[in-house]
Amino acid sequence: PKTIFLSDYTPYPWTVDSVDLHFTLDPHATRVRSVIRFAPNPAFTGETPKTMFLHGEQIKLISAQIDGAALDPDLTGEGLTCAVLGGSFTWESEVEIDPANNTALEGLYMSNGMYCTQCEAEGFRKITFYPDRPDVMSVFTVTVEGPHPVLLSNGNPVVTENHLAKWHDPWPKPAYLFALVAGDLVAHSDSFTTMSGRHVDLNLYVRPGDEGKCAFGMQALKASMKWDEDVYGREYDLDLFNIVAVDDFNMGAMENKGLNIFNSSAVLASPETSTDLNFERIEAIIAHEYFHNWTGNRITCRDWFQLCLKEGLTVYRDSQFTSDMRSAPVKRISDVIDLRGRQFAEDQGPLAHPVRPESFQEINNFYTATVYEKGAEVIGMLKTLVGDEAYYKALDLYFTRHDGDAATIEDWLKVFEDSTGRDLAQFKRWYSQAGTPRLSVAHSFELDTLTLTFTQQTPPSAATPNPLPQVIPIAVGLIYPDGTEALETRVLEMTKATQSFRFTGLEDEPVPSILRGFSAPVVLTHDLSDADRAHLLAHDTDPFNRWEQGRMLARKSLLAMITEGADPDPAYLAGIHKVASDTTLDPATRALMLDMPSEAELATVLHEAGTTPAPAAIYAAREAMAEARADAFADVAADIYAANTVNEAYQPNADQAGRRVLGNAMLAMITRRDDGAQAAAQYDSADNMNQQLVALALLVGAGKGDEKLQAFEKQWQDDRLVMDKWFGLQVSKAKPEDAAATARRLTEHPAFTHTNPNRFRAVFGALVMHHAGFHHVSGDAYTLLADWLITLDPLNPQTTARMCSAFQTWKRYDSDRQAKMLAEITRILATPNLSRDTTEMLTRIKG
Ligand code: HT7
Ligand code: ZN
Repeated sequence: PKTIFLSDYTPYPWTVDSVDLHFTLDPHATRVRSVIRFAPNPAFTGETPKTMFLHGEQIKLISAQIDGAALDPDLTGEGLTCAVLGGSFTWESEVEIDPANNTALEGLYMSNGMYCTQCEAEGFRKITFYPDRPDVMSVFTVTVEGPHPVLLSNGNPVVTENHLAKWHDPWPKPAYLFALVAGDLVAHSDSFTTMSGRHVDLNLYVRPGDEGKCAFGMQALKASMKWDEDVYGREYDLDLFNIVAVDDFNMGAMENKGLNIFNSSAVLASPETSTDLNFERIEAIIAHEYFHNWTGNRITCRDWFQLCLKEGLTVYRDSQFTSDMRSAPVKRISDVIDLRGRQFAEDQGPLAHPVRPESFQEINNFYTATVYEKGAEVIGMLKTLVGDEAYYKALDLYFTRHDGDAATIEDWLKVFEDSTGRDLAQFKRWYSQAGTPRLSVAHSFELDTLTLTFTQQTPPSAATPNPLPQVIPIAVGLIYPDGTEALETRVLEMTKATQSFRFTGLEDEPVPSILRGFSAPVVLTHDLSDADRAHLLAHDTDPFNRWEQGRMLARKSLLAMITEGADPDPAYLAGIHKVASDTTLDPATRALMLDMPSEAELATVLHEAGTTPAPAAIYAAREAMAEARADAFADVAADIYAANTVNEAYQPNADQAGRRVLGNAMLAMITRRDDGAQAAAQYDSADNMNQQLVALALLVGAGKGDEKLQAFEKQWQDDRLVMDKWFGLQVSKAKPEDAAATARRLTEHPAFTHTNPNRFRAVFGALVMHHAGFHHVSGDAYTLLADWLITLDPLNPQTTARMCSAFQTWKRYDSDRQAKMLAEITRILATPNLSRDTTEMLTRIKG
């Protein structure tokens, strides 16, 4: 496969002034007629080429003309080349495509009888011949003909007749934002009036039967529209905003202009069928896609190397939104748990790449935690460094200066340089260097002066063999021995490999609270004593660092249990007992304090420390800790559970969700002591999915769930999204030695289908997340996963390739497991006609 390099970018020789598309829909023989007006691109400095290349894959060319003269272009599997004369010209073509057989879910495909599209990143080339690159932006007019009550495309409807609809999108856009939907759908409708008084019709289109699951998504959309006006001054720019829910979708959702397409799991919600986490995720994804209207659509990317320009910024914006809608500390802590779990692992292994990669073979493989989540962290650091006011001023300049552009990271940073006067040359390394910096700090106190000495070092990787020091904003506070604050949060700007900062005039030796709010995506080593950590746990005014100290105590105790066979640390148990019982804290925070580091996080920490992680020992230590917690909480668990029982009607808000999560943390302890009686009672009385599912999971984990599992299946067999939970839960709650067999058994269930990404991920996503189960010494899970990746690859390369990342940590483990994983990686790679997506992923992983 060909490698594409950032440094090879050249502008496209032509602009596309307009695109007219006409679709005649048919499951196996959809015809697409296109009329595309090309003109010489003034930004192209070379001599205008004599031939033109248009992307096109898996489409049958019926006819082609330039300025009315028939052509016989040279066709390859990647596109066509034809002769062109100088000046402007009109390209016309007719192609035929087969949406019903498009199982890759890229381009135009069918899902449960409806037509839909997914064009990001390079799917438009499966619809018609076109310069399918994000810097080619054009105005689209689209006619859709077909025997379906609903026929949708981007922009505004200009003709609506029986079985025909014509749409016009006035905003120039790259082809990856094109969308089309057709089917027998029903709309949940509402409206929004923008800050300048524009009336916007809002529709959420779903399959008949799903109407009852739309209200929450619609509310989230309206809240997002309002928030973007209030916080960023960004207003919606069409008279219509449509969202469509689709059952078969490779990712969460897609921000097509005026016609967002969502995985049904990312938009459909009701109290009976969705958990609190589902509601929170849906709210965040709706916001994310809506925010893309400005950060992604109005200002798009020059090329796919700039993906973080839209994704990092939009993730940052959606996390701000969630913080405002819910609890800011809870959101920050959850984001850091996620970052450490997914992005740090990526940065530590063979898939490490910079936030802005410099080469790729298959761009779909770069929709990663590094581009998205680390990309958002980089925006957060920029904001911390320049301050809130300067940040919003720079964003205003970005929107004015680059509206309508296909922009770059250089453009983005220049806006900040121009509006703040800062030199961001060194800061730019966050975009170009892979790897997570290790930041260590030593502190010393003399007379009235505290000195903090920081050292940073980023481990070299294949992607960045010689990393240089980063600009690290380190938010610091100081807490006196009596618990009062000696210094409110101050941001230190570290730029060198080693740097000291002094704090004078102190009345007593304080305990430093370093990296408040997790102000930079680094691994921090701070040799605080347990007593100092306990002091910060009790008194730190920064909620993140309070949580972090508890986390560090939990980690330390678990690591001692794993590596030395130690007992659970009584001080840790006493600490969480105190916090969990502290009713001055909100329930969600108390629950987060109780959250134990995952097995995967412990494996990462062990690996970092140069120890080979032993999955069974990690599992056993967590189990032993869970038992010790159940003992330690025996006196209060029932009371805290009762005190946090929500008696009001279910609401998916942060307050109720916080109470449920704390109550359920207690239920987990109670279930270890009462044979599942309380969990069974909760299951039987639950009037919402959250409480029903948690109870079921606890019962299954305790080996007492068979009867309820059957009842659950009977109750929910017709609800696809709930059945995904049923599939996933059985794998994630299986004993390690049973996980692979459970997954295998579920693949034989009549409702299992590997062509639906949600169902495939329900089983295999749960298997690869089950650390001790996936890495069970038998190697059965490795083989099972490999078998299914080989089966899925020819049908859906994107979903296959994403799942391959389960093997990215293979070199961490003992030689037996390494050999087993390597054998499976090699076996998959040897499969004839393996997709470019999977080949690239596994080749990189193999190293
Ligand atoms: N921008 C969207 C990315 C996306 C996508 C990428 C590749 C293949 C399929 C995809 N579906 C959606 C989603 C987002 O980040 O908002
Ligand atoms: Zn996005």
